[in-house]
Amino acid sequence: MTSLTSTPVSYAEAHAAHNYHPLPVVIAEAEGSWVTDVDGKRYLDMLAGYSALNFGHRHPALVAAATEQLSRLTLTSRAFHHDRFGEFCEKLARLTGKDAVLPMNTGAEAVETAIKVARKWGYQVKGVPDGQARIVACGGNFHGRTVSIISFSTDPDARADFGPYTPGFVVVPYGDLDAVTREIADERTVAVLVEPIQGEAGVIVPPAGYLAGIREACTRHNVLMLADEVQSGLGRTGATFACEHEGVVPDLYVLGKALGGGILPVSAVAADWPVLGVIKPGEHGSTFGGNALACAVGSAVVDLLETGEFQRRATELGEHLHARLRTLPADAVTAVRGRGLWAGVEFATAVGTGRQVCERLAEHGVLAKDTHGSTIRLAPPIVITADEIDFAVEQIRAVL
Ligand code: IF1
Repeated sequence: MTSLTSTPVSYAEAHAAHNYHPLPVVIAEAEGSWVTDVDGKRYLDMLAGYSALNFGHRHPALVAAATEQLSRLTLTSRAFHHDRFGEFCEKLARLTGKDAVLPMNTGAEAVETAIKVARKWGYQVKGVPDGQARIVACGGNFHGRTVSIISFSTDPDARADFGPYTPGFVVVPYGDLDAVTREIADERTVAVLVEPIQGEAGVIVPPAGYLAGIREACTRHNVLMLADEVQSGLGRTGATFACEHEGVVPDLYVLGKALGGGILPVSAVAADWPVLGVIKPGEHGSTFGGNALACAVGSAVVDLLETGEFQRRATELGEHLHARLRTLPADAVTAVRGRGLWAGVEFATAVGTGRQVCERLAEHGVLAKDTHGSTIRLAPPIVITADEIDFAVEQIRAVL
């Protein structure tokens, strides 16, 4: 482990806000599923940028797309067209099966875009009285860090001291179909915002039928189903979108993280024209949204997903990961949750906190991140091999 007094760390301590408490590991380079710190020590990356690195560090096809575009054009703003924009939007629309997309940069910006689109659709299409639109969110949600998004967070750390909060949101328990259906039936409700699997809450897979139940209730009550697939999407669970496992097609996909190939921030919402068409010129956007470099990388990401290779790998290697995790001592590991190459591992409190487990794992050459309390989340690059998965699980066993 890198000493905390090394320059990169001491400068960060002295000149960067303390909005994170990173493990004492200073990464200098990376490739595929492995990173190397400033002292030359290698670690297996079992976090993959919270699923922003689904294709591994510096995937050759993605680096090539970025390098080629860097030699031509990076940014024009949306004041003008550029020659990579239409191609990216057509590809992403095709991948999602939707008419159109609205490209942004971070996941939070895509979630905010979804909220604005749903509200405007509510007023202009559904006919909800102006200013009265309600959006239903779920307890345990994580959708980003903006003031409006944390206004419906149930996590005190994410929410406290950031008020006054944005109104117009109602929160119901995740997984409770009756509760969400009751709110959908309210005629002011314009949308439900839901993670098909809750990441930050600890990789919580909802009960079978939950997402399909939301879909059916939304259709019945003319309410938009907004699926936040920023973390669960783009191959992570073994399907292109996690909703697919339930045979559900939402009215709008929120995408981010891996859409940027682990190279730069790329996010978007995807929906059909009756929904996305409510946004007119000048009503929404962002300086970097849909920039040429982002579109070049995003297009290459869609190409990778179109092969189906990453979805297949996440399914097969996910089964291997979960099978290996289930061999860990039952008195130390109280629960293993997840789907595909995504697992939440809950430890007995006697073992220690998730943070302590992650500190030990780092000493054993594995990088992971705790969520709340005594749970760690495992979401390796989908390019990981079965042997590397075995190595990771054996290090967990050694730490226990
Ligand atoms: C941090 C958590 C994960 C997300 C979903 C939208 C966003 C995220 C489902 C916003 C972002 C990131 C944020 C990052 C750590 C990570 C995270 F721990 F914060 F909650 F993954 F679980 N929807 N999640 O998971 O996307 O604006 O960040 O691009 O804030 O430390 P973003």
